[in-house]
Amino acid sequence: MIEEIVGRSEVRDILFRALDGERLSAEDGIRLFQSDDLPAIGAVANEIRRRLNGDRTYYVVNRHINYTDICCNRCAFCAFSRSEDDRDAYVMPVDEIVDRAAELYDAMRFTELHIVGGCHPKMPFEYYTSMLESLKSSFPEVHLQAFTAVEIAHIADTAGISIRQTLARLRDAGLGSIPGGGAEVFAPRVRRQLCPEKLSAEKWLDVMREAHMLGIKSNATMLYGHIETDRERVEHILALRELQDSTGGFMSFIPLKFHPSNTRVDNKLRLQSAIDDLKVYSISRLMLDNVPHVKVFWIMLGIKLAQVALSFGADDFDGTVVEEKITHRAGAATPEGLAVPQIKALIEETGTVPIERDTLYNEVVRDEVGLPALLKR
Ligand code: V47
Ligand code: SF4
Repeated sequence: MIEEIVGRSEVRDILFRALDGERLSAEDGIRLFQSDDLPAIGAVANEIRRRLNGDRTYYVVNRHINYTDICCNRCAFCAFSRSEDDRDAYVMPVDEIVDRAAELYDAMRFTELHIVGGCHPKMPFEYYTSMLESLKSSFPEVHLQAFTAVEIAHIADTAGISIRQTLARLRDAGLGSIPGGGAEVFAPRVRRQLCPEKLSAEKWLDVMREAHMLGIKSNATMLYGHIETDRERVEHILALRELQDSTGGFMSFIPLKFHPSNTRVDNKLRLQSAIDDLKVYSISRLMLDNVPHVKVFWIMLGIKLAQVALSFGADDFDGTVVEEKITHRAGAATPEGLAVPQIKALIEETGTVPIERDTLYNEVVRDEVGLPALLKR
């Protein structure tokens, strides 16, 4: 059946090689983006997703906390960040962060806190370590996935210590893993135009390399749908594949769909069609042969299209989230959170099997009162 679909495709040479387990090149990736044969590309991505993850679709019971929106980078695509003197800018004191986490802990028993914020110009190193230590002492079972590579580099710079020391001290304070944000698109052309103050691609990759070498796992992202070209997308994906070859530290790849409202990026620059979204998911799955999971962040893609993406390479639906500011300030129409029964039903509707995972992709089994009782390895 799949051979029939692929056999008729204008990109059949590439798709047959992908089915044979061969690694695709940059030129292959660009041809896939330029092809209109999404059905065939998607079918092969789905086949590879099934070989890697069967009919399992993962989700995590988590809560996002954005501890500050003050950021010295002020990227053009970001509607979330504020300057220190903006009237609605905020920084959460550590006590408030712990209170936020406590609000729903008894009801949800989340296994992960996902903590990211802006690059605050003045917060001392102790703010970050005391945040992690306080959360860990209040919720010892909860995995703290915190601070993008951008924040880590900024925290290191502000404290005047190396990336490695920063990571080691954050890990000792309770850091479990690093989220994938801040990668954007690695091409210097894109960074110059959209985020000139943000750390370079090389530095982002260096932070991840150091983290992986210390045994700290991470995710990786690509912000797509703005000014980037097909080649720049493919080169971004291949830079991640190259680092993954040497460290193996990326758990998942998450394409992030750009939302233009309240940003300084002209939203007419690139047509953001669902077809383009599904191409990004499928082609990422095909190119990243060494990254185990492709995650669909339903908040950004929309719930219905996120369900479809599960047949176009993605095998992870992210999680309950609860509170989300980065995409909602940029015009996201999705809810800020979903309850576990909703997530399970949405996954089941796609004909796949919902599996609760923890951050590190161990399966979570809950007892009759909903407590995470067992982690299957
Ligand atoms: O780094 C900023 C992106 C990222 C916009 O690791 C925007 O599991 C869309 O990285 N439209 C932060 N995106 C979020 C992030 C993330 C989310 C979910 C899961 C994980 C994970 C990571 O959001 C930023 C930036 O790339 N972003 N502005 C915007 N207007
Ligand atoms: Fe700051 Fe991140 Fe927003 Fe850029 S995307 S302005 S680094 S919060």
